[in-house]
Amino acid sequence: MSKKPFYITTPIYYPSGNPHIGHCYTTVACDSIARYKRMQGYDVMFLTGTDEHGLKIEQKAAEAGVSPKEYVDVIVEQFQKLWKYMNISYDRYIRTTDDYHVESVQKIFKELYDRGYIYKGEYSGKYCTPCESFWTDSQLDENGCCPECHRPVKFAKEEAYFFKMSPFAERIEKLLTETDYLRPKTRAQELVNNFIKPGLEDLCVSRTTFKWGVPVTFDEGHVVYVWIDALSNYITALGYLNDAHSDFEKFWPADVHMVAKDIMRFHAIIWPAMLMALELPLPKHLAVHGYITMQSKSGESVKMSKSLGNVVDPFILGERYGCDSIRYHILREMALGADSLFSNEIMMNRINSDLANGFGNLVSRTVAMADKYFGGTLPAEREAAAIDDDFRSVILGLLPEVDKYVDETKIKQALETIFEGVNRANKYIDETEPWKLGKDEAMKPRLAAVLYNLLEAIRITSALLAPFMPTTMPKVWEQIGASAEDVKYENLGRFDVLPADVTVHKGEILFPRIDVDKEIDELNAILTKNMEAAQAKLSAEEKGEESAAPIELAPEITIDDFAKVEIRVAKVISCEKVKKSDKLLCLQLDDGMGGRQVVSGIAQYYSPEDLIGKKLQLIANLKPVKLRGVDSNGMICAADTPDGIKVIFVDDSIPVGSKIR
Ligand code: ME8
Repeated sequence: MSKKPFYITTPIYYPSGNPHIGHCYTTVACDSIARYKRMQGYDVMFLTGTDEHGLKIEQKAAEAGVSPKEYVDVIVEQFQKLWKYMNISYDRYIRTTDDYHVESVQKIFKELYDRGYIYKGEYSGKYCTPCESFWTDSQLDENGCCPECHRPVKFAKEEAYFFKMSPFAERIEKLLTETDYLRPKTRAQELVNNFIKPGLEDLCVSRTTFKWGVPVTFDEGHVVYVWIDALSNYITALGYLNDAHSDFEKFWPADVHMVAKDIMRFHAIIWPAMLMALELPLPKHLAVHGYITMQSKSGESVKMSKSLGNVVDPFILGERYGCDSIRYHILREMALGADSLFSNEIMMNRINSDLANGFGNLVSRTVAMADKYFGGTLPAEREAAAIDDDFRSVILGLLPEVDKYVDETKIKQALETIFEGVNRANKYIDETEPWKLGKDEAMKPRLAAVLYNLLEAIRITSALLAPFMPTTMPKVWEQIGASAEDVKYENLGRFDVLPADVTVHKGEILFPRIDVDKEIDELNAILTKNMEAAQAKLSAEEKGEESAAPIELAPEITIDDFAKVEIRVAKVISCEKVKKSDKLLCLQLDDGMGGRQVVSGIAQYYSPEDLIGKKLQLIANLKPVKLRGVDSNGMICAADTPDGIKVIFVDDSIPVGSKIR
């Protein structure tokens, strides 16, 4: 009988910076589900990849002095290295720069155009360059900035192609509210209210302002804008409209697309609309998770993101605690749909409580007792007791529960369920007190039964944990003497699978206990240093953007020319805003010459209180002028910076009236 197909995808990530723990969540979650489904006997296609086009990449490459492809190649290698390190079992890795993808996207674009869903128009609106997104006024944040990255947006206008969304509004609303496409479904109403009810806006799907993208075949100068290029990956990777692959019939529609809430709208509305326009079946589920957040200096939880520079490097954590501990921690903390705060302390405590004390201890105690009391091989003669029935039924109840949670993409609950089994097994040890049984020769058959039941519980729980922690569990099987056959899915719903005379092998400690007090400062210091370096790099990059234009000097002057300018130290005695002006402040200065009034255009950057009592540099022999009807006798020196105008203050020890040369 041929196996049932199962297709699961992560988003394709932007290779605009190295991957971080936030990226790991989606990828590890999908990997766990993919592995679980393989264990259940499905023919799995697990797709991940990178979304390599766009203005941001083009700009970053130019800054780095390399071609966009050279730029992304380096970062893609980092992603792939991390996925290998985290033991990610993807079946296919798509790069949107792959020729077959480019070819398919061009065909998809043309197909949508031929069907009348794409038309040419003009786009004008507020544009966020870092996010490559146009936003409507109502979508901007409270400061009129980009709702995603909160940086300033600018007005932009260009000829562009648009994708007609309105024909699909009704079907999409039904998809979101009447089917279980969206998980968690509680988010459906928010999408309907924010995007569908106000009228679905047509989507801008081409750009002329940058080149690094898939060219539109029938209109030179236009490149396909990110979402048609990016979302199509889920079908081009299967061979839709290309010959590179031939699995489209088998795997489409996808069983699960998993994404974080930042790109929910694109996957919940635009992607179904594109598929409807192409008359293709819709994916079965879109699982939307929250963010891994970090605590900011002011105590708020903010998204971990490379554009904020607050990222935790998974390699550093993996090297210290092992990749399975990191996988477990991030999966166990995040409930589908909610955010989860990342903190070193929470991570260490979780690893200690569940993995070192809970599961690791169960395995080591059981194996050690089998070794101590029976030289490693259990005797076939065993004596059951009533208490065993309850224990066995708890362990046997795990499989259907975990199956259900995995099918619902509720990984946290799946892990909680398995750990109920682990905790029950540790409790069974306390109840049966095998160390007492071991002292009495007559109780050896009872002791053998207890240890056998424990080994069986470990066999079942470890096999259920293997999709989530694939590196460690084979070591457990080695220790408890389980064969590959013993841990197959079909053997997880029953007891008495291990041979009656099973032999255990004492092995390494699976999850060493972390000394939190000792480790916490060290790890905080390492990660903080790493994060500060990331932030410094970011701000250097941003400043680089600002000063990218070459500085043009005014024509040369002589020292005599300069000597004509009288710069003197003055102190601000009082200051107030000039009426009916947003920009001007009126300052009364002690200039060592009887005082004077100066008007300065710095009201947007300084309030009067910021200036009163401060000493600054005054151009003292400037011809007086009237500004907004107010006399100004001179000018104060200030610098133009990327963050606005900054007054050049003078050290308080320099007397008022001193000449500056
Ligand atoms: O949006 N917590 O790529 P991207 C949880 N190329 N998940 C996080 C996260 C965090 N702090 N930070 C990132 C794009 N992610 C597009 C997608 S798909 C057709 C195109 C994960 O590199 C999460 O899965 O910005 C999120 O949806 C994804 O990275 C966005 O990655």
